[in-house]
Amino acid sequence: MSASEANYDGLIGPTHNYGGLSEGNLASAKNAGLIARPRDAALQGLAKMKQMADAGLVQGVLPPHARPALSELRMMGFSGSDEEVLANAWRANPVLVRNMSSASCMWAANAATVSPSADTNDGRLHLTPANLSTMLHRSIEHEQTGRALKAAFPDEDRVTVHDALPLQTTYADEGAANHVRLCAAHGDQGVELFVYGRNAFGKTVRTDFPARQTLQASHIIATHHGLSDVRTVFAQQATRAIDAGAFHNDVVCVGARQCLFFHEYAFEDTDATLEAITKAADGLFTPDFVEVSNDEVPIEDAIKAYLFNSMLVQMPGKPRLTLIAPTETEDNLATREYCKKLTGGNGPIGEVIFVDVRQSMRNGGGPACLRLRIVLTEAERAAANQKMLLDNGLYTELSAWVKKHYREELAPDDLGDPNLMRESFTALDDLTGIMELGSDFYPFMRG
Ligand code: SUG
Repeated sequence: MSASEANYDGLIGPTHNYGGLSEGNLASAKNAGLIARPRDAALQGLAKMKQMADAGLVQGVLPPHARPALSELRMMGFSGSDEEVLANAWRANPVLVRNMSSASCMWAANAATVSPSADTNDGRLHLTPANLSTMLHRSIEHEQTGRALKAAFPDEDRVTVHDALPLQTTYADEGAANHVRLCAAHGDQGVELFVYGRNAFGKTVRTDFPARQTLQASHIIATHHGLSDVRTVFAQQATRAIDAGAFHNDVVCVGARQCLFFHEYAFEDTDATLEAITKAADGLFTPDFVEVSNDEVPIEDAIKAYLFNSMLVQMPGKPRLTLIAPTETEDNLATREYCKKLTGGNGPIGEVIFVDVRQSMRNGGGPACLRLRIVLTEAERAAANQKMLLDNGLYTELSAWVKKHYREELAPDDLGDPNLMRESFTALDDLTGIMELGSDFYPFMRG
């Protein structure tokens, strides 16, 4: 069936800041406390979306969540008016408020795991919002994410948006950041690769940094989505990759169509992983493995420059795949030289385009983190919420909205400012009008 891949990007919210909240994410730790530039961040994200839409790709927008998360603070016992809740929580524990104020839902690759209808036994598109239970600031995203995905895909006959898995360490799930789909053409049945950091029922493997995704979470999602056992692969992320700072598999691996592009250190057992993928693809396509050795690109450079946290896309009319990499990949000598070599030969990747998402990158979020890939058949796309798809009109409106409402600068201590909270809620209220999200989309609208 004919289908295309849409990229739904997280629109960067007004509280974008450098909170230092993600242990194991080297950029988040390094840049903790820096002055953030929310307006620039959101405009950089929008510029990337526009560039993809202009190139002929289907581009969706996922609205930011309401922050600070007052309902969570109330649940923790802070009471009174909204201003009082914020002031009391800030007085009690600014770190808690930082966690409840993160704009982390911008990293839409962590929003959900997606299985296109070509892969599922009921022929429906399945999405499971990630519980993101490993990190406090991210564990509060899944409910609003589910609401946004249901708004984006209102056709209940074609699309199932599941509940997130239980918030328990055994079921820790990070969404599409630990999931790759390979296929001959987007609309054909594909092979789904789930990459887990730990087996919660196995022997504890010590990592210096958290291994966020469990095998158990990946198993349940594959079952819920009705995937074929034969076409599904579960592979373990290498401990040394996690300890080098690859907190998600998509920091060291990206795949598209038949091509899997990955670092030598990405998987615990590379040979077994590639063999399993080849077997799962038997009769569908022949995988094209592009493995980058540590000699060519040391893992430290790969993680610093985010070479693999690139979008790998099939641009209309282009014979080979295009890698949409962050400008940091161009700045780093090893990755810049590698990119020249990559596109110089006859391999599956023919072009690299660099995009500036530096504000997000300082929190460890590259071009691939900012988007959730959703393969849509023509019928599914026609039934999707058109107001959440980016065209010139929406781009212009959203850019003006950002310029009107967002602060230019934000320090972590500004998160205790009640004016920032009001400004943010006013902005989001306005956004529900622009994107026609309804009068109960955000918790603060529901009273
Ligand atoms: O979960 N950073 C995010 C980055 C997510 C990147 N996504 C993918 N690799 N797909 C994270 O670690 C930092 C927030 C802070 O420190 O303020 C943060 O949450």
